[in-house]
Amino acid sequence: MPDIAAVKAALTAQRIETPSWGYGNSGTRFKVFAQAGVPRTVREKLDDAAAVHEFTGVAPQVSLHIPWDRTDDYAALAAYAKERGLELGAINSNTFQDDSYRLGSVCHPDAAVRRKAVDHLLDCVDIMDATGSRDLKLWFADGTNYPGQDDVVGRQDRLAESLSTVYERLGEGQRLLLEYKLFEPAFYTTDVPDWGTSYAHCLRLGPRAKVVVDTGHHAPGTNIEFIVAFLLREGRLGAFDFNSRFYADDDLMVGSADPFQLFRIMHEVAKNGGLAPETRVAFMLDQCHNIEAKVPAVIRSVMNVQEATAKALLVDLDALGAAQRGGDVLAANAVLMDAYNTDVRPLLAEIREERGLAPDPVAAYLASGRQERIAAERVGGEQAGWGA
Ligand code: PSV
Ligand code: MN
Ligand code: MN
Repeated sequence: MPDIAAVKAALTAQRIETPSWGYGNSGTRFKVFAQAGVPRTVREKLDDAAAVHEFTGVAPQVSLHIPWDRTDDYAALAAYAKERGLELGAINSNTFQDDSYRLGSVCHPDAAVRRKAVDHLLDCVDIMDATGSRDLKLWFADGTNYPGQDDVVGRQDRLAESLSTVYERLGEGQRLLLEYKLFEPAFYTTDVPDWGTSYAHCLRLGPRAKVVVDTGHHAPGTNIEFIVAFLLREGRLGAFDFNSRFYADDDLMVGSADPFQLFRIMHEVAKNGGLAPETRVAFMLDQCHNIEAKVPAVIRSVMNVQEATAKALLVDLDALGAAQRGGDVLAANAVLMDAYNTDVRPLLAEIREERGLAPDPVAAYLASGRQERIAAERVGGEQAGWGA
């Protein structure tokens, strides 16, 4: 049976990184519903992230998205974060919101556009130097809409060359994390559509290039936990962008659509050493809260990751191994289901109380009056939104 003290230690040590853009307004192409109290500045986004950390105790890192979170002085921003018990986490680049990127960015047929995109990525590494961030997270919207539109292999060559320029610029301890996505905004070919393409580019780049698994970026029915297990085995799983989906890249709260899938993913992570800090697997959220209140939704998401992790840690690996070696299919499956069907909420509540935290972070946040306070204080100015 799993050692409960070790399970508690692993849950206490786990860190979940929250995205700055999750605190801003977001929506669909049909409508963005503005909410009271939404941050107007990157500092207010950090204040919200600090609240999530205050109530959960496990979310001290915040990912930034550049230029959405641009500021004149990144070292000062890092100091502001530090004063609030936070660290600035991954720097996310943006090569998808400029008119010049109509035909792509780092894969664009025009060398001048590629240069502009690469310069932005290099600027992001400069920002990492100033903030102390260790991860550059790259997602490219590059692709084509029509057969024949561009040369598929030529685009891969341009991608490889651009990535290599950025990889060479990384400082010590810095990593390049390459995210893939099946489709959207490109509808015919996407230049980094799947984990295999990302993995192949990372292999060529070197050991500090790793794959990002965004749980919303696969075809329906894809076995994401297999991808996770494979990448961990190869030492190339860099990070998760956690979110949930029913249809495509829905960016709903992690664990809301399919908590069993989240458990299966976390089982592979836990079983294969991915919770050990030295593997540097980063547990990031990448989600948008279109209709629900943002800070409590981020808290809920953090809790959902913790619950899946707790269940994964409760898998009796000795019993599982014995059943697998004995070819006992039913028993092996039962070991996993026993762990999944365990109510881990009392265990997590106990861990929180031992650390001086409220047992139910969402309830505690809602009772704190902070939501009403920020709604009253944050008036005037322009609210942050996805894309600004
Ligand atoms: C793309 O869909 C994505 O998942 C990438 O991670 C982006 O950086 C993020 O969304 C925010 O646009
Ligand atoms: Mn993502
Ligand atoms: Mn996405």
